[in-house]
Amino acid sequence: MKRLVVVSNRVADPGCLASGGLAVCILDGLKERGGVWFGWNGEIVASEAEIGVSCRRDGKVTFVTMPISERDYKEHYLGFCNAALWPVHHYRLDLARFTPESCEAYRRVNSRFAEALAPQLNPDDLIWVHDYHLIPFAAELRAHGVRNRIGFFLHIPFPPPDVLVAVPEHEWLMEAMCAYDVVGFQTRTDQANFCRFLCEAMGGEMVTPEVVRVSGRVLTASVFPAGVCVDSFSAMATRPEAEKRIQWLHRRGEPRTNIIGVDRLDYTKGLPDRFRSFKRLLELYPENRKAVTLMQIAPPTREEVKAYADIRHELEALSGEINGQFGDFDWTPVRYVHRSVPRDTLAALYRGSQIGLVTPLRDGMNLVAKEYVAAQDETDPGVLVLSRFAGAAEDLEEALIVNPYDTDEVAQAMQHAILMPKQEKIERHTALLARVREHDARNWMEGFLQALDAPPAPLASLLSTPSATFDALQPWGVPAPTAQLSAAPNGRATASRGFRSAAMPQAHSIRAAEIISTAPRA
Ligand code: ADQ
Repeated sequence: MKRLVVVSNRVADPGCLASGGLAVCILDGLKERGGVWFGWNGEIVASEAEIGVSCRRDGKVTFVTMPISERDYKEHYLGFCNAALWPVHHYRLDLARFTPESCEAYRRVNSRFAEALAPQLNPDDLIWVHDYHLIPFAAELRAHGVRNRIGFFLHIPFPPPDVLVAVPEHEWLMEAMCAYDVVGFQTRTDQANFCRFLCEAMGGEMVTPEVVRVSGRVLTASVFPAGVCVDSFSAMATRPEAEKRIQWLHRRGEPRTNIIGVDRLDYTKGLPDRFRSFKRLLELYPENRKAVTLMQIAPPTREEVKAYADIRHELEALSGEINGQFGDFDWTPVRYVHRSVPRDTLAALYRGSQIGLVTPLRDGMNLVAKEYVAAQDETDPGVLVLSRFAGAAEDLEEALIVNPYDTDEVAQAMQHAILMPKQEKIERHTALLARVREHDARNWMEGFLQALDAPPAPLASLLSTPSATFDALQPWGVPAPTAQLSAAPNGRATASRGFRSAAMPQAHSIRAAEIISTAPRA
């Protein structure tokens, strides 16, 4: 079995992993086949001179990590990653902030990471890169002569071309994305948006519904819906301690119905609209007063970015307003918990809640929806109310699917869930659980790695165009792409036209040569 090298912005610390998360699943896979996990260790150092690579071995897994500088944390992580790419990918152009410095920092960090990893690679390692922090990582590795199969999984949505082009450096980014062999998305919508960009803006051509020929390369763009570890989550939800917590939720005098929301405090999760919908529930159906509580668990995240501080203030004001207007000495309508909660507690809270309220305005997948389903008592399950804009809605059809912007519709869905007969709840939950199992964390990982590991399909016919054949015949000593990447001033569009035709010559040649060598003989 080939060694797996996982690359992600943050490397999970095995000591701190809460069981059940996607990171645990990746780590389990790494432990099983042996491998490397490479990325940022979460430390911030004062200057670039202090950046060094550390290696730590734990069983069959080697953790290779490095810190980033204060400047890179600000410009790369908070700047380009979280104030530019994150909002754009969630269709929030109004919140996106672009600066040439932040894009340059993004390129610099990817380049430095690639420089650190390249010497540690074996020729047949499978390299699996995660998420939007690392889009140009493969292009940077290719610049160091890395010819391995490299895959990329995007955990967040991929926006339509019209939205993506708001990023001043979008051409550079998309060209860089084409240096991967496999690009994985959460949903069919994301995959279609990506392929549309390649075909409409970059002259790409769909060879099959999942194989694109673009910029002289051939890459696979497929859907791999992320999932949860169903058994470990449901096991956590049924432990005796979990049972005690559930009983506490329903102790005498407590409301009959508990609605739970669990989200990082992020503007994409639709929390203010959710609170307003809950308020509408109390207004439209007053019989729910003193009978229903919304418990919202929302740990802080990225608080240095202004949009995140704003959302926190808005939510505090809203919960205060609802509690002030409707609450009583024996009933608090909104319980708002602004911190992280251990995963076994979370599992118990899911199981003890009659409604799981998952209403992001846009979300790659949303694992909370799946965790909620996995934690339910199959003989008396709760109801999942799910935003149509969560990737999970593409699959979880038996949830009550809502438009999170329409507060009355969400209130009506909550009321529907409150009144739903037990038999209907069981039928919906049985169907949902089957889907959550079908796309669990293990299948997600195995599916992606299979696509990455698979030898290129017989692609001889793909090389029939003169340009591709020409690429294949180019000598290998073409100018290193790094020079062109760096030369593109801040990666801006004016420069990226030229960059587009010249940035990846080495990658083109490598792939074309590989294709020729593996193509079946006529
Ligand atoms: P996130 O945006 O972080 O992930 P999500 O998929 O909901 O969103 O995962 C959040 C995880 O954090 C869940 O496992 C949840 O249990 C946990 N969590 C949330 N609040 C918590 C709290 N207070 N205490 C403890 N744990 C908490 C990104 C994308 C998603 C995509 C995932 C995985 O934005 O769309 O589903 O990656 O690909």
